[in-house]
Amino acid sequence: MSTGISLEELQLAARNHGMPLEALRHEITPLGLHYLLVHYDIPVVDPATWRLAVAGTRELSLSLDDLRARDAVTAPVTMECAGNGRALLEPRPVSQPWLTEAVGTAAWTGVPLAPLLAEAGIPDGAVEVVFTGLDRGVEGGVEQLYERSLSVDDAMRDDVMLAYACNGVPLPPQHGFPLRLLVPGWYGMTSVKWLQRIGFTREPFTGYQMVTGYRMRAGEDDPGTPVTRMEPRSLIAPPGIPDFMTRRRFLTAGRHRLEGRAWSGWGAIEQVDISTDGGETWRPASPGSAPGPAAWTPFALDWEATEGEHVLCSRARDASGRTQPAAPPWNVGGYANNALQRIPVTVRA
Ligand SMILES: Nc1nc2c(c(=O)[nH]1)N[C@H]1C(S)=C(S)[C@@H](COP(=O)(O)O)O[C@H]1N2
Ligand SMILES: [Mo]
Repeated sequence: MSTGISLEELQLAARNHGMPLEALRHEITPLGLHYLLVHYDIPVVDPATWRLAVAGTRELSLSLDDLRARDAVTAPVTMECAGNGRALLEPRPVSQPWLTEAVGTAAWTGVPLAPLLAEAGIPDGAVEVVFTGLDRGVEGGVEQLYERSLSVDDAMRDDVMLAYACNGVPLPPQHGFPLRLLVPGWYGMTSVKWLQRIGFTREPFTGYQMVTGYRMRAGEDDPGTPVTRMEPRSLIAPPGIPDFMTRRRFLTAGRHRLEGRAWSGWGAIEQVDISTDGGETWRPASPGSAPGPAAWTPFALDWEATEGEHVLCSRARDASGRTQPAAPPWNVGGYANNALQRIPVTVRA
């Protein structure tokens, strides 16, 4: 791993935690184990006075009780930060230094967005829907509220919801209390937390998080293309026991069940292969069934572990034919690095 993590990166890493990979053994990530990414500060919100403004051809002002009174839906959704894998790129883009753990699957409960937008009335000529959070900060020298947009078509998809609960409890402060957007299949930055306002624009929205952040850029002068859906990725729950400092795994020789989960925002997971020799040779793992169309797919393979050093990897392929590269493609922001996970293990007698 590259060295020289700065105190500023450490400061971010200490605020924004990943999902410990042993939590891959849970189909639904227990709440405190779900990864966390917060650009600015976590707002403190009084649910009694909080309102969601929806500025369509009419202006709606909705309380949490108004939202709870509507028909609710619950869906298990796998969410991953677009920066997952960033710290494994060379050179390392300086931002939240994720390895591979910026992912989790929660059962989100809320109201479908499309009927609400229809009730507010979509203005003629509207092309995008803008979602504004309550959290304010400075980024790239620009003071802003955290804001992201979606095309009207993407916002009207049936699976997009406004969530007020996850895993059966009200959203905790760090995950967006009292209300967040949830866009299944997309990287996490799209799912705006601490929502205060939904509006429409007749031109593509040019907020910082759309035109400067979250773009695949080859170099500083490249305006790049937007980061959207999650690339396929698979992770194995590290087997055996870890060394405290290095996290190297120790196993005893014999049969071990290698288990993990795979997901993609571009289509269902169709195949997962596992390698125990660092990607030289592969064997198909048997995929199980996902708990929902937007949630990760479990996979497993029994391995006869022989004494010595091994490197475990898994590789997913989705219904669109996308797969995981051995070497990570580099980009300025360090986004969408879905290169193979590598787990070094020592097998002892
Ligand atoms: N208002 C607001 N929404 C936000 C963010 C934020 O900083 N502010 N972070 C985004 C990013 S980058 C990610 S990856 C997800 C993380 O959601 P989680 O912390 O609930 O896992 O929230 C997104 N929504
Ligand atoms: Mo993110």
